[in-house]
Amino acid sequence: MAEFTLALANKAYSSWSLRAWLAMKRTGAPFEEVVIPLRQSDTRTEILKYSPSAKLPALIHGDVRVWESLAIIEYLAELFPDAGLWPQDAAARAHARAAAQEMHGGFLALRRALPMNMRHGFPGLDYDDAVGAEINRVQAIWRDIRKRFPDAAGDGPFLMGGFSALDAMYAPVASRFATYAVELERQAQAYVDAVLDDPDMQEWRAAANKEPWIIPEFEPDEKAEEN
Ligand SMILES: N[C@@H](CCC(=O)N[C@@H](CS)C(=O)NCC(=O)O)C(=O)O
Repeated sequence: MAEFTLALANKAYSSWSLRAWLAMKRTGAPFEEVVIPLRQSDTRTEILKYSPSAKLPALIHGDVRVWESLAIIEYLAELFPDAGLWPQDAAARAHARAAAQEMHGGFLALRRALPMNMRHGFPGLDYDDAVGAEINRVQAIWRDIRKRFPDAAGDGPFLMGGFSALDAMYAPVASRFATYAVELERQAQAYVDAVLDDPDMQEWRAAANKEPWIIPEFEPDEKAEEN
C-alpha cells in the first residue's frame, strides 16, 4: 500500500482536487488515488470516509488526515522541501502564498460562471462584468509576479520558474480560460498554453476523459437545455 492516499472528486470537474493532485505529483512520491464522483446518492457517505468536511480533496498519510487543498499543498511542501513547491526567497514565498490564498478564498464569480470542465470546450459563453473583472485580476496577479520576481521566474514558463504550488493553485483557472476561450493578454495566454502542455495536466485530462459521469451543472450546454 502506498504511504499516501489522495481522495479526489471527479477529474473532469473538481478544480480543488486537481490542485492537490498536481502538488502531490510534484513531490515525486508514490500515492494511491481514490476518485469519489460528486452528486451520487452515496457521495457524502463516501467522502466522509476520507474528509471530515465532506469535501474533497483529502490527503491521508498514516494517522494524518489533511483536508482543504491549500493545507494539503502546505503539508506536502513541508514533507518535501526539495520539490520546489514554494520559492526559497522569503519575499517571493510571501507573495506566492498571498496569490495562492487569494485564489483559494476568492474569484467566486469566475468560479461560478465558468466551471472547470476538462472534457469539453464552450467558446463564446457569455459572462458578466464581475467575471470580466476577476479575469483581469488573475492576469494582473500573473503579470505582477513575473515583474516583481523575474529571477524566480527566470526563463521558465511557469509563474515562478519551475512548476510550483502557485501553478497548482492557478492551473484550474488556466484550464477554464482555455475551455471558455477567454481572450487574454499575450503573456497570460503563453502561461495558459504552458500549463495545458504540462505532462501532469495532460495525464489528469486523459483520466478525466475516461470518466463516465456527466453532471449537468458543470456542463454549460446541458444546463442551457434544461432551462
Ligand atoms: N475549500 C475546499 C473546497 C473543496 C470543495 O469544494 N470540493 C468539492 C469538489 S470540487 C466537494 O468536495 N464537494 C462535495 C459535494 O459537492 O458533494 C478546498 O480547497 O479543498
